[in-house]
Amino acid sequence: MIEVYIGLGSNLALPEKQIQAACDSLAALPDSALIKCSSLYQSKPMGSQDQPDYVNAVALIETALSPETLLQQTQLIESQQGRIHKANRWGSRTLDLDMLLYGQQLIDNEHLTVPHSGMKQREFVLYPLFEIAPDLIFPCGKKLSDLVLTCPTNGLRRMTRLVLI
Ligand code: ROI
Repeated sequence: MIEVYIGLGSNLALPEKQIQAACDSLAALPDSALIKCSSLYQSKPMGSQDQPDYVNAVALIETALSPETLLQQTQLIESQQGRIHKANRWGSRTLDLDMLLYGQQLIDNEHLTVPHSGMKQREFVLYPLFEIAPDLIFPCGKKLSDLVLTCPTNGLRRMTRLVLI
């Protein structure tokens, strides 16, 4: 089994529900187990500013699926949750699932780049990742804890959930 970190993001159609539903779908993946999911974080949009704030989280799964099969599965979850691939790469989306890390493997092909390009600069990835994996070291040798220290929060907020009893 390989440890895989997946970034989740949504800014449409009740983003908190989208992230929760995506976590449930990750938990149901074949030959895999959902190990942890971070808190939800509210973040300012990166890219076009005339779109709603995002809700982001990071999940850790263990999987026996290959990177290619896992990518197909996460794309299926995205499309089941109404993701429409638009021309605008930097616009709103109901659900984005990004394979951040696949064990310590380096992958770079036409479908997939792992570690995810840009993740080391994105507060909405680094902080939730740090919450669930504070000792993580990237394949390049960088420590997540060092990156977090120098990454501006850019207004990132950990969301608290109301539990109704
Ligand atoms: N901005 C934030 N804050 N969170 C995201 O998940 C996110 N995803 C994207 C773009 C449009 C780049 N901006 C984002 O794909």
